[in-house]
Amino acid sequence: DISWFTESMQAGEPVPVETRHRIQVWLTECQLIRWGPIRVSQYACQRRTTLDNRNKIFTDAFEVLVEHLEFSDSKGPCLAFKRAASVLKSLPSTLRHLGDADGLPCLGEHCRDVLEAIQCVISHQLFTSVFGVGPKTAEKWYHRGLRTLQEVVSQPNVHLNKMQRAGLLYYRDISRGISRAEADAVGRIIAETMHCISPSATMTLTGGFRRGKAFGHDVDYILSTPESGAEEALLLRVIDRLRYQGILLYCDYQESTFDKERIPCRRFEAMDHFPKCFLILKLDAMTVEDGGLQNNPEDQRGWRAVRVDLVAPPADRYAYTLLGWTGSTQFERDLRRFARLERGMLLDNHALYDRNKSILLPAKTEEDIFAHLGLEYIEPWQRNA
Ligand code: DCT
Ligand code: MG
Repeated sequence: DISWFTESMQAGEPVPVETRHRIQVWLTECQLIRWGPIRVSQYACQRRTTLDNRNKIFTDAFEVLVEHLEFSDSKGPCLAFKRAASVLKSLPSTLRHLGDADGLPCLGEHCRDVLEAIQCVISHQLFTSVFGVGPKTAEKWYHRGLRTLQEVVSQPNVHLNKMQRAGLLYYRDISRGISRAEADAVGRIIAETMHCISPSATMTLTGGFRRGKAFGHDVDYILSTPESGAEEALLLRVIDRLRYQGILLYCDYQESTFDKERIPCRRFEAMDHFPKCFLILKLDAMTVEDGGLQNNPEDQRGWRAVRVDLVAPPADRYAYTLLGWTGSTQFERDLRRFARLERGMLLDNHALYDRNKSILLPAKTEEDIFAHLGLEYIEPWQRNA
């Protein structure tokens, strides 16, 4: 175990001559350290390192750390990190578990901590990219030693709920992102469906696409009807018709928990109380303008799965919902913080409340809300904070 040595090297502690000699003898004796079925030398000149780097994700992180350290005063671990990255570049496969680094040269405790942090972040990103998997589940899977979606699916004792099963089933499609042309095709399908039920109902594109993004992870639409109290029934009938058309691959419907008497909500709401649904729709290539679906061999089937969110607020809550669902999340967070700290007001997707005057401020448009807050109006395409 040479970790104490690497550590003291990293800490920049002087190593006594006698110890250094002992280590030199020892290192010469066991230059070649076993790693799984292969032997990895501590010397780059005894390793074959091609450009086919299977551990780029780790070596990039080490290289960023080195650059950062070279600018600061603590140059100590730079060489250790450079050596670690170099060893990783020579490996024939990607490290999946920290245990995979056992027996590798140049990977002391400090380097292993870095490796573990990177592995944790990668797994978190991968797992939370599955529809229905949040940070808690991602952490649970990571601590159970799971690293790939293949491992998640093949473990019989991993319980998956309905949403997660759908998320994994359509993972390839969903993780690919949706183009603006695809979002518009989804819009036409839903608008047509909705107008069959209620000709006076309207639909507004929100989320990232309203902010001008060319790609999104889902499509967000607000449905509204001038008939007060009819929005929940409208949404349910839209869902029924989508199912009838055979294009509803998954539906998580959340009924309204909105209580007018209880606004404003005192705490920052993670999600609003309006009736909404999280869907996966089957989008036919023929319905998409501009060359159909993106050039992808998988689209030979003639369709792809898309994630769609629909929310149906009461008509008098439309402006707050539009402002809230347009995002970006950071823009919304600061809008609410500004309202609270600078104006003594509470803003969420349901209402704007003036705490000083103890009144709810009415708004028909987003402009009205900005005006109540004494803020210059900011266009949706300028809200990509
Ligand atoms: N939103 C909200 N309450 C939540 C989650 C989101 O009011 N609990 C708002 C903020 C952003 C907006 O809804 C849309 O959410 P997303 O679709 O997650 O974000 P996006 O900006 O549309 O990004 P993407 O392009 O990836 O879909
Ligand atoms: Mg979105």
